[in-house]
Amino acid sequence: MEPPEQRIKIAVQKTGRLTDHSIDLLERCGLKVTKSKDQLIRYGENMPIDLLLVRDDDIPGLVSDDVCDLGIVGLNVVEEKRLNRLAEGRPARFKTVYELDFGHCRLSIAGPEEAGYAGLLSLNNTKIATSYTGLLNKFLNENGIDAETVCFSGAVEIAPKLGRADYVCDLVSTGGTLKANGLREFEVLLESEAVVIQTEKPLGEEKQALVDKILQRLDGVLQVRESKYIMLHAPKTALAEIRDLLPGTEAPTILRLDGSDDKVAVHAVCRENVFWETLENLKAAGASSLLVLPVEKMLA
Ligand code: PRT
Ligand code: ZN
Repeated sequence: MEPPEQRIKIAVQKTGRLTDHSIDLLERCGLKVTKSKDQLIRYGENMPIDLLLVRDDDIPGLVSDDVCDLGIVGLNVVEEKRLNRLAEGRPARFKTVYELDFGHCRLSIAGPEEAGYAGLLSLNNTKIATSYTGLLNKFLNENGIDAETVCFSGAVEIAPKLGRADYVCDLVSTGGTLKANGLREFEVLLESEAVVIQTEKPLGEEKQALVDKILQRLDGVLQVRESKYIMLHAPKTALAEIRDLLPGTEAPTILRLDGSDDKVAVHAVCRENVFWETLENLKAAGASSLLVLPVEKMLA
């Protein structure tokens, strides 16, 4: 095994919404890690990459302080911790290097219907409960709103019922929790998803090359999720129309069909799902022998 300083350490949420997806993505990039779930570290068996399993709030700090080289964490946490660190006079030495397209949510201000919200000015002289004080204060300052932020570490949505605040500023995905607590979403402060962050400290050539390789593989993994390989026979006269109907394709391969002068075979990677409707439209345009296959791996 390489010396520890030559191995890449990736901070991943230990238990929570991002855990399974983060580890699954890395495994689909070809990484095999030791299994034990309770351990703080899971060692890469086939690559010099180890996973450090921690609370998501600790991830930006671990990357900033060079304990880890990379981290997978929600953009909401990244931006909040950046503001917290800067406010404490500590550097935030991490940068977002990849957006992972899962863990989507938004940080929003919500309040009871009876609050009579009528735009940002309604927030003046109110109390807003949040665990995102950095992002909320930034938003209030930028908009010249004079409101008091009340720091809650969890269950922010009950603050109005407890009489502790007039509004809340919290993460929302489906909106079900807000609704269940009689709250309505009024303002979106940040659209968030899981991202990869990297330390700003140069990693050295070898480690950076491995990071680049992982990011390129992530690209491939995310692209193939929806991608399909489509094969069909098309009359030469209908080629232009058929090409236009293929969803998310750049340059299809056109092949000669043995024994046929008027038809060709068309093969293409579609970077979007291919629905029955598309196939029916292709058939209506003259295509035949349609075949749609899943794509397992892709390298641009
Ligand atoms: O223990 P640790 O500190 O690691 O975990 P945590 O409890 O702080 O985080 P966790 O696992 O709840 O969330 C991790 C990350 O998932 C967040 O930082 C976001 O980036 C992302 N994420 C995506 C969400 C949601 N969707 C989400 N819906 N985080 C929290 N929620 C909450 C929301 O605030 C509400 O209370 O889930 C509840 C349900 O939401 P609705 O709108 O679907 O009802
Ligand atoms: Zn957390």
